[in-house]
Order: sequence, then C-alpha cells, then structure tokens
Amino acid sequence: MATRSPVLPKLVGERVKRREDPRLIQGRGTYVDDLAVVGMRHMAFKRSDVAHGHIRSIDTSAAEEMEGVEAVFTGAQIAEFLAPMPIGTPFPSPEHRAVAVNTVRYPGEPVAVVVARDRYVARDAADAIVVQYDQLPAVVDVEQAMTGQPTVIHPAFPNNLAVALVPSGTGVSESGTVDDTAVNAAFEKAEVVISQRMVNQRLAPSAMEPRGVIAHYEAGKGTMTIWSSTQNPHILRTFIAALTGLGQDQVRAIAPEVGGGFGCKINIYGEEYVAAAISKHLEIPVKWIEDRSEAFVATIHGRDILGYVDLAAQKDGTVLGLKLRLIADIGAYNMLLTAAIPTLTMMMANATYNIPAIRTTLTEVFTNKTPTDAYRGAGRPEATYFVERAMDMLARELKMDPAELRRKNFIKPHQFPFQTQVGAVYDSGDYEKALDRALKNCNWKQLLAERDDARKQGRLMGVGLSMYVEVCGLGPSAALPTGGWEHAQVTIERDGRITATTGASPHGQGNETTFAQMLADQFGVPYENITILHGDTGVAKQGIGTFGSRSQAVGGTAIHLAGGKVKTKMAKFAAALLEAHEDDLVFQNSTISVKGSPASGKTFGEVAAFAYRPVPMPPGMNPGLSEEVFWEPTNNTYPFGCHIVVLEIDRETGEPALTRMIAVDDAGTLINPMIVDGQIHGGLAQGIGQAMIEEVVYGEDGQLLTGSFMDYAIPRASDLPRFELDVTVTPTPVNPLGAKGVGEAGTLGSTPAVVNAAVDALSEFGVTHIDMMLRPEKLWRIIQGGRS
Ligand code: MCN
Repeated sequence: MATRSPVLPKLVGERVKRREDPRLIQGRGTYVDDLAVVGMRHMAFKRSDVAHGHIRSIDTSAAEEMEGVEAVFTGAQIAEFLAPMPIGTPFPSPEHRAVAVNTVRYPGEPVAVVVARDRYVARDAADAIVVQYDQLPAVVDVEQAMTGQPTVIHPAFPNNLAVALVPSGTGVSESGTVDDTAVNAAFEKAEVVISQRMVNQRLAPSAMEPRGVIAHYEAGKGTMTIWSSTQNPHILRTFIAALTGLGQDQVRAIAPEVGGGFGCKINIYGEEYVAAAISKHLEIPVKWIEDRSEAFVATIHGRDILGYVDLAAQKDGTVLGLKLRLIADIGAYNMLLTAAIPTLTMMMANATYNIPAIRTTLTEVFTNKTPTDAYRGAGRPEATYFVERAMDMLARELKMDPAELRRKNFIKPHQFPFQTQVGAVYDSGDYEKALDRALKNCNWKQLLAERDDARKQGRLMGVGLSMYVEVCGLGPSAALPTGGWEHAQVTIERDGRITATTGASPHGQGNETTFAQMLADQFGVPYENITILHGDTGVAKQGIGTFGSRSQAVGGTAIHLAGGKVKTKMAKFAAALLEAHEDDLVFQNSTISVKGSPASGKTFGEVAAFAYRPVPMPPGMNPGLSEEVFWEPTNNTYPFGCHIVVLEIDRETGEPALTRMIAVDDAGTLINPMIVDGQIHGGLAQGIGQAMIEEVVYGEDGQLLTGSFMDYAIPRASDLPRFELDVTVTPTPVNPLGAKGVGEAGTLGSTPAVVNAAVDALSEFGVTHIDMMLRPEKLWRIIQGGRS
C-alpha cells in the first residue's frame, strides 16, 4: 500500500479540496436524468391552470389517440391503486391525493398523468388533455384566508385554519396550559415597547437540478427500485413501500448525484408515488423529470410566515419580554414536514438573548398556493429575522449602538447548557466572542464613522448587524418524526482499503471528502485509500438523511464510532499477528506496529488478509473487519454567529448595492474549513437573495406571477460582494467530534443584517421597518418622501 510521507499529516481541520468536484465540474456526475432502464416509458403531468375549482370534466381522448401514448390516468383512476399521500407530522391534515380528484386547490396541482414512449410525446399528450373546471374563488392573502372568506379550501378546516395557536414560552405547562402573568408583567413594567408586523416572504428553493424519478417494478421478483433526486433515500424507501404495499426489503431507493436540494428534496412528492404506483400497475419502468416551469409550482416553497412582534425593554436596553404571534401561509396542503417548520420559528424565538418572558403563538393557514415546507434554514431564519429586526428597532428607538444593545442582553458563556423559554436547551455558545470578532474584522467604529461621513456627502449608506443561533444537527429522535439517529458501517476491505457507508446522503455538501478526512486520521491511512458510499439503500442499508444541518454532527459521529469499533477489532488481529498486546499498537502510515518498533509493523493489507482468513483463528475472534453503528445524539446542536452588512442605496433609483458582507460563524470543531466556507457562501447568497431579490408572488386570482427565472430572481455571483469570513470555535459537548452543523447557518443572520442595513441607510427618512424584498421601487418611494 502506498504511503505519501513518513508520517501522514492530520487532515481534520485542513482545507482539503473536495473529491466530488472533479467529476461534477467535468460533467461526469450521473444524475437521475442520465439514467435509463430497458423498456422505460416517460410520464408527464397535466396540471391545473386554475387556483381553485371543481373538476367538471377531463377529456383524455385526444391524448390517448396520440401515437406513442401508452396510458392516461386521471386522478380518480390513479386513486384506484394509490392511497392518499402520507405526512410526517402529528397535526391533523386534509386528504391529499398525488393527482387531484374532483377539486384542485392551487395552480399547478396535477390532474392527470400520461405514460408515453418518450418525454416529448408524453408532454404533448398531457397538453392535449382538456379539463373543464367550475372555478371557485381563490384566496392568497393569509390574513384574509383566516376569515374563511372568500373561500374555505378544505371543508373540514373552518376559516382555513390548519394548525391553530400552539402556545410556547414562559408559563406554558407541559399540558399546554398558559399562564400569561410573567409576559404581561414584563410588558407592564417595560419603559419601551417595540411593535411591528413583519413579512417573511415566500421563496422558491430553486435547486440547480430539478426533481426527477425513475421507478422500476420487477414483477418477476416482486421488487421495486426507485431512483430519485432526493435528500433522503431511506425515508423515500419507507414511504414508497408503504404506499405500494411492498415490504421495505422489497424496495431499493437510490439517490444518484443530486444537484442541490436546499430542503425541498426532503419531501416525498406525489410524482414519486405516482411513478412507483404506475410502474407496479403496468409492470413497466417509468421516468419523470421535472422541468423548470413545473419546479416553480410543483416543488414546495419556503418561508411565508407573518410575524407580529412585540419587544418589551427598559430604557437602558435590558430586554424584558417578547411576544411573537406567527401566522404561516402553508399553501393548499400539508406535505411531509409542512406543519412542523413554523414550530421551529417558535423554538428559536429566544435567539441569543436572556429574555425573561416569552410568548409565541402560531396559526398555520391554508391558501390556494403551492404547499410550503423546508427551505434552507426552515423556520429558523424566520425567527432570527423577527427577533433581530426588533432588536435593531429597539436600538434605534433607544439611540443605542446595535452591537452594544445585543451584547447587553446575550446569554453568557457560563449559562450553558441554557434552557430557553421556548423549549430548547442550547448546548454551548460564546456569543460575545463571535460579536467581538465580527466588530474587529469590520473595524466597527471606523465603519460607522465612514457611514456618517458618507451621509454628510449625501450618500445613503447603511450598516446592519445581526446575531443568530440555530437549532440543527437534528436529533434526538423525540425531535424528529423520522427518527433522529444516523447509521454508518465501516469496513476494512481484504486489501486493507476502507469503505464506509453513511445514511446521511449528501446532495452537494461534500461529505465524501469530510468523512474520508476523519477516517484517514482515525486509522492513519492515506485519504485516497478510503471510499465513502451513500445514497443507495441497497448499499447503505439504514439511514435518515441529510437535512437540518445534521450530516456532520450525527452522520459524521456515526462514522467516527463505527470506525472506532473496527479499529478495536483490527487491533486484536494485529496483536495476534505481532504477538503483542493490542494496547501497545500504533496505527500509522497504513501500518500497525508495536509502539517504539515501527519496523515490526504489519501493513493494513496484511492485517486485513489475516482477518478475512484467520489461520489460526485468534481466541475469541470472528473473521472479518466490518462494523456498524446507529448513533443518536442526546440533543441538537446550536451553532451561532454574527453577520454584518454594508450597503448603499442609490438616491436617484432606489437600487441597493451590497458593498460588504462580514460573517463570523461558529459551528464548533470544523472538519474541513474550506467546505465550511463554501457552505457559508451558499447560505449567505440565499439569505441575501431573500432580503434583496427573491419573492414568490401570486396575483389576487391565485395565479403565480413569478413562475420563471425571468420573474423570480436568484442571486448571481456578480450581485454579491466578496464575503469576509471568519470563525470562532466553540465545540459542542453533544457529540465526540465537537462539531455543530453549518449547512444552513449562512441564511440566518444575513437576511436581517441586510434589512437592518437598508433601514439604517434610509434612516434620514424616518423609516423604522421595510418589508422584504428590498425592491428598488419600494426604496425609491421611501426616498421620494413616503414612509414604510
Ligand atoms: N462540516 C464541517 N465541519 C462542521 C460542520 C460541517 O466540515 N463542523 C461539513 C460537513 O462535513 C459537510 C458540510 O460541512 O460536508 C455540511 O455539513 P452539515 O452542516 O452537517 O449539513 P448537512 O450535510 O446535513 O447538509 C444539510 C444542509 C442543509 S439543511 C441545506 S438546506 C443545504 C446545505 O446543507 N443544502 C445544500 N448545504 C447545501 N449545499 C449544497 N451544495 N447544496 C444544497 O442543496
């Protein structure tokens, strides 16, 4: 076995280049749409072009007559062999069919599906289906929807209320009884109260690769293989098995290369169920690839939470209490985690502060829109936005430095683990350290002086700051309907190379690199000798998936522990070969040797060859070197940080330009700081995108007005300044690696920091709040003398 140097350098903590990138950059990755199965047919969906209506008739005759069309199914026909879609939360939910039966409730809802020879025939045939609707009024305004006017979308949910008033906070008992005394007292005592309605608008996740699925039921074997662009093949397997009546042992789910997900590919979608059901029904393999226009209506949306925020404080800046009334516009149906996402907003209302009394309430409301679910940050950016905007408003009201106001109210390092008022236990943190690092990196005082100078010259320059803390690294299982563990198996192959499988199936994050870095250090072998396998339930037999910034903290720990188990066994074999005690062995440079006598060593290949053919068998040993671990943490992890934005608004046009983005993030121990930087980059871009240019807009008739990238903007590199990144490192005690999650962190502080900066830039106009997105026209109107 080749070794690279006398002593292999440690890789954890190093900026190792991603091993995934050469194949991705060279176009050698294999995505769902690159795959084909012999005899495969193609599906296309006819989708509703009305927002709300009863289906009067569906005429499929023209489609059926087209050459190459093999089958057409209406929703009613699909319902004969496919049950309603399951959801993953315990909340009450209306029936949701993968293909609508009788009633459509959002534009783009499937009403029929065509199976044809190729994708083009399938599309043409779907377009040839004629559907007539008795249109019903549509409702797109969430507060109007709550009045039950002009329509009720699901009769069993009066006033469109999906989940009503789940209280959390100070004085809420476990049985749900609410005692408002403390919160009311805080507001009565307060010398200052900030009250603001804030819109955290709807976003479209926009992964580079749209969704896609191939389902292949093999009737002879009674098995199903399903390839999908998914973040969690194991959850897909569970649900596909349940809905096709197969056992989980009879379903194999494969996520090949996945071109991004940002949360939207956690869901198990109707198209996946339909593909599996049709494949089984017709006994043929079928494929469906989402096109970009479909993605805007058929893939879940994110955010869309309205917050009524009241913050009570003393004149010296001491925060006394917070009331957060949340109204979530969840669209027309519950998807897998829809109802749970806004509860994470409640859970993070404590933010980074000692807030003695908090009351949060949540109402989730159906509207005639695409359902919402997890989008990068999923509930936590919303909480950060509401609290950090309110903190900034308080600082402005009290004429305090926004950094000093925050410092005054921070949870202090000695208070960890910190039990929040809203049901979380923060694992570790040093918020002041992150703040100070960010202030130092941007030279805060000088920056404020530059801003003041710019203003004297008539320029509209603003500086905005935001702290954040995020719940991620999800489990434990009590917190997750899917289960909060992760699975890993580490195998020393017969030639001494290492294979590890993980249930945390990455879709862009780079875990093939980071997990190999960890194992290389653990075993003292070259990184190149390690293969990380994932994304195939036939290979990585168990798993939960990659979401909630959990793959490192939970999946990485499972790999580490499984590696430790194999190493222990390997040491026993090596000890037998070397006639030494296993505690006296050193693993280094792919060799296991007795401490102090490196020349005595056996290579990994030699020890592995012996382990798979142990002659004679050491006493008490079984052959083989492969160990698996299910690992479940006892708590989530809570990374945190500070984001600072500098922007300038053109006085003539209202166009905002971001000039600096300073970020200090703390995700505990970092496995690969370059990958972490990349994760922060992506998160910042999306957080800035929300603040400045992204917004899903529906017309009053329920039609989607932002149904293409011509109308829905996402940030390009040229829209963004160079990111000035730094970290602090506060390890978590929750796992042996000390690693917290980082995949979503960039989306949290950046968004409020941008809006705080914009409000700061426009302070001369008396503006205290601006709802996102920061459309130039909106800013221009303020400059022209209007008010927020
Ligand atoms: N990492 C590290 N040290 C840490 C924490 C993480 O080196 N202390 C590394 C990990 O090994 C991994 C990456 O950083 O390579 C992200 O790890 P983690 O924070 O555990 O997040 P997940 O792998 O669970 O990824 C999920 C997260 C989420 S929820 C969204 S949304 C998101 C994101 O990751 N979507 C992404 N990042 C994305 N990146 C890409 N390219 N595409 C997406 O769709």
